[in-house]
Amino acid sequence: MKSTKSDKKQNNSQKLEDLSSNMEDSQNQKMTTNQGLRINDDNHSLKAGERGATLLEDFILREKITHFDHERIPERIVHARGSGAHGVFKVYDDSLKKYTKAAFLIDPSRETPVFTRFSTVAGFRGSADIPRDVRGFAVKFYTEEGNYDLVGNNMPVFFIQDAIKFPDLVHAVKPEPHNEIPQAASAHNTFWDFVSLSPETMHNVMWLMSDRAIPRSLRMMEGFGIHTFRLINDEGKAHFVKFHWKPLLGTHSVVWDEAQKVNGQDPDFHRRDLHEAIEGGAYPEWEFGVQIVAEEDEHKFDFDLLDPTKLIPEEIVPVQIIGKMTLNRNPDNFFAETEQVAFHPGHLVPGIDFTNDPLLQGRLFSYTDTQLSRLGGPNFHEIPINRPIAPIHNNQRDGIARMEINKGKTAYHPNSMSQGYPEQAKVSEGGFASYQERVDANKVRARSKSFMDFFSQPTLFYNSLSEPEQNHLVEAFCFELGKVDIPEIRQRVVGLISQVDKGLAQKVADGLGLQVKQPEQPINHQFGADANPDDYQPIKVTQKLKSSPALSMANTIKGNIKTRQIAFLVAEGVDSKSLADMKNALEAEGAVVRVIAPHSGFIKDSAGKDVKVDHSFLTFASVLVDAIYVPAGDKSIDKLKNTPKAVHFIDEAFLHCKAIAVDGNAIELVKISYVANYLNKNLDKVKDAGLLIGSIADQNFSKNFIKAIGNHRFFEREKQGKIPA
Ligand code: HDD
Repeated sequence: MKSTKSDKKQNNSQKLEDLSSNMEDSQNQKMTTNQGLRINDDNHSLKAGERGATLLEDFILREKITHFDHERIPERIVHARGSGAHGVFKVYDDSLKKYTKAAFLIDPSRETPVFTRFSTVAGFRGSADIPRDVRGFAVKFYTEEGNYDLVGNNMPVFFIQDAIKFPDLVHAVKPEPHNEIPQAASAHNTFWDFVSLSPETMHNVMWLMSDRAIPRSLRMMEGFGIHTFRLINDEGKAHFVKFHWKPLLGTHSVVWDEAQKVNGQDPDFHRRDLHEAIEGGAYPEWEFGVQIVAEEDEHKFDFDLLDPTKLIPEEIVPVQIIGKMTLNRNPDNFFAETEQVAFHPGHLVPGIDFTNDPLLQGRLFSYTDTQLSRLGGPNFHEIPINRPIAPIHNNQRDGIARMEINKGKTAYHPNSMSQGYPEQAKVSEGGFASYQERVDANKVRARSKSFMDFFSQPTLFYNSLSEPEQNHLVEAFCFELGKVDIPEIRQRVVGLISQVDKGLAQKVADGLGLQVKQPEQPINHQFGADANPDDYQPIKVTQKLKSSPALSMANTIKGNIKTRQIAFLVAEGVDSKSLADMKNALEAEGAVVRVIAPHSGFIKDSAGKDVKVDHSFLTFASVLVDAIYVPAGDKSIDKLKNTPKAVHFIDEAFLHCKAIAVDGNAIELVKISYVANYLNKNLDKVKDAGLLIGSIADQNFSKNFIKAIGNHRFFEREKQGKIPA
């Protein structure tokens, strides 16, 4: 009987549930060994007498310890630190039908299960969540035609152009080999040495130095497929495509001083944020978009579409939004799912295909190879998180940790003994046929001249940023290069930056106490021993577009305060109305209120009611929240004024340009903070829209605070000097 669409849908969600099929109700279970033998005593090893030696015979002890000894598997060579979640993907309509036959991209009635893993690149598996780094953004679509993996990043370009340089790039950014320092950081000699000799890295380096490298939340990052791929329609016609993820909460970042402190205060900051949002039902959402280019237009751009260090400005080819991904379920078991998930850009479905981007081509080898050592053998596709919902039938057999018990007498093709099954599928039956791109060339180790423009898109990026974003980028360069202790490397990097923007180079040079040498010709050191170096030297193409507003986070979605974290600073005697009214107003908008007090447990408010304290000042810090509110209260404000950490909360939140609201006499806390000095003690005429001094009795007070939180940050403060914090 033919299955209907709704049968299929049910089937899919059933299969998605089955990914955690071993989850049984843990109630009424008896503890057993791995052979199913019930264990009578899990607390004592078998000994010769109560005080005697342990016996080798103790198979229960040995099984348990042996399993424990092998609990760790090799971590990912890059992207080791990651957090994942389950969800669904759905297209809005069939508008891509003329471009692709990939059913999950054109059938709005389909809900495709997904598993998404976000990651940092450089740090080890136990490293902190918010170093300055690129973030991985990998999505596995469990489609009915097989798994499709979009293994991208939160930046639209990559550091290098050819996969053969990937081990060099990664060796350069990872901790240095002699002392394994520094962890999860690019601010060290080897990374910048490699950059300084490889000008193609400049575009991604600019993104890495920008605020994009320190996202506020994994839920507030864009995602990019980076490479140009192909969409293939029913007639076999191809179009070039770039893939985009756009977060519905907007794209937001923290500031660098904050990021460094967060790593100490809560190394799991991003992981916790993702987990808590999903547990709380505030499911993260991204819209999926495509930039489509006709094959005939391949050479109409002032860069090469196959070059992964380039983006297509959205002002030239708009992003067409076609669907939405919602992450709605946390993994049941981190190891089984987030750690064992195996992505691969080569996991394709009919309707999507590759291009000759030389970085992508190399990736197509690397990902299966890495799973062999990481997951122990060729059967990693049988691990529940990696299993497709589409059935698997082939003649592959055996191997380490084979789960499938294959039946039948044949494991070869062609066969007659199994009536020829499994048989190949025609294209009309969903069989995958590679796009027949015409190839007519010499075999060479070389790079196309069209890849040699290393600077014009970094310039475009810099020109597109807002002033605060540009300033942060200057500071990031000064910080990173400040940690480089070989002067020649610093000087070479300043030379590269001067090719991007002279003013930027001057600011960085000033910060480092260097001169910008004029003219400083950057040299590309990536060419073969017998090649003519001149063929590989940078060229600068003048970009028609001077700036691309889509590249600046200043133009992102704002105003939504859902899941934003607000610290309420309170102490014994806090005004009950001041506390409750603001809490209700913020929670009605989906924000999360954290009550912070001098001690844990409970405090009594002005009405004598118990208020639960979420954290004491000892276990919490301003860097973990988006905004601060101080409710009124005679006794409570007296106490907070004598709590140095409460004053520090105000100063630090102000430094990080966050919204702060104080009700009534809570202004006293601001008066003794450094913020008052910054404002020349003029608290009556505050012009900062992010510092609200008011009264909860005024209805506009909470409304304005909500608006201020929705603005994310008030970077104008940075112009007027710094608050020490
Ligand atoms: Fe890669 C993992 C993204 C280039 C080799 N890569 C990995 C992950 C992401 C990316 C998100 C983590 C997936 C997960 O969560 O498990 N990689 C990229 C992007 C690239 C890129 C966006 C360029 C556009 N990668 C790249 C190259 C090579 C690799 C050129 C090798 C030639 N990447 C790997 C790997 C990893 C990996 C070693 C480590 C763990 C894994 O694959 O499963 O094979």
